[in-house]
Amino acid sequence: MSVELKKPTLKDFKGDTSTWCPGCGHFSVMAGLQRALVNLGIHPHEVITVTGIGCSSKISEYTRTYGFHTIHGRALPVAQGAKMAAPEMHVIAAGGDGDGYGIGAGHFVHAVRRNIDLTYLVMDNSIYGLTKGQTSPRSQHDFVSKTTLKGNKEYPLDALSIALANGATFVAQAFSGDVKRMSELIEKAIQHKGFSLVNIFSPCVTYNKVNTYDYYRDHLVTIDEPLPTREEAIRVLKEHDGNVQGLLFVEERDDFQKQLGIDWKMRDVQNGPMDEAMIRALEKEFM
Ligand SMILES: Cc1ncc(C[n+]2csc(CCOP(=O)(O)OP(=O)(O)O)c2C)c(N)n1
Ligand code: SF4
Ligand SMILES: [Mg+2]
Repeated sequence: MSVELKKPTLKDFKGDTSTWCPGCGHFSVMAGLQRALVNLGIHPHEVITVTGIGCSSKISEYTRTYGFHTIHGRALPVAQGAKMAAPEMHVIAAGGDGDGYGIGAGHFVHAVRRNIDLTYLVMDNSIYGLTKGQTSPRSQHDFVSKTTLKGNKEYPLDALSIALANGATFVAQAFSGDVKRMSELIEKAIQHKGFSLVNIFSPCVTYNKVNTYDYYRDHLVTIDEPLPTREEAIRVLKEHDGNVQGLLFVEERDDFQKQLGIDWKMRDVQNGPMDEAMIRALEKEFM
């Protein structure tokens, strides 16, 4: 007998009580994600949220889905493994700019080029929030913090161009001050078959007094249609110093699992008896 599930609501996704500072941009990212899931009719038990470490990474505790709060910079390896094990689940990887583009940068590039079907939300406040305000890989040149007292002498990492240059099939950027647009972009990202990146400007109201809500309202340029080529998307990013919001580039390409031609789940390989066909498929791919 099949049971008809009622439509999911925002209430279904309410998890633990948050300890974020009042006004933190991460609240809006969580609202945007939950709204996107509800709009798509996805239930909490159909989602795995995997995060690293940081204020942003607490989203896996505050959103009621299956969750894995991993270690610093390791959300993507775990999220990719989860998708391989359970391809029927929607996998959301999430975390901060420090987590994803600092300690996790190596994993980021490889996840981009591997194109496993999951959505990566980076809550970019251009600072390390959880550890109380150090300069991050996304902090602006000359940004002053307790770790760069005379101003940051490095230039911010351009994550979207890195993703575009390495074959990303879905690259978008959003802003916590525009939840409607952000939520629509997250919806599209979840629907995209392959690795989808949404970098979200999500102000840290406590430690970053430069990249504020007003800063993004003054600087952000909106892209209404995806750019026709990845080269053009990189050019537009450079032209506006990265300050664009919208879906920059999308490409339909078979994801990793489709290319491998595997229709079994890693989970079955571990837990159940392996049949002849499965053994042959494994031999073909990995030996
Ligand atoms: C291996 C390791 N190194 C350093 C830390 C300390 N640490 C915890 S969170 C964090 C940075 C968090 O910044 P970000 O990912 O941008 O998230 P935010 O707090 O800004 O949302 C650091 C350096 C750690 N937990 N583990
Ligand atoms: S320290 Fe910054 S990033 Fe962390 S919860 Fe507070 S406002 Fe948000
Ligand atoms: Mg940060």
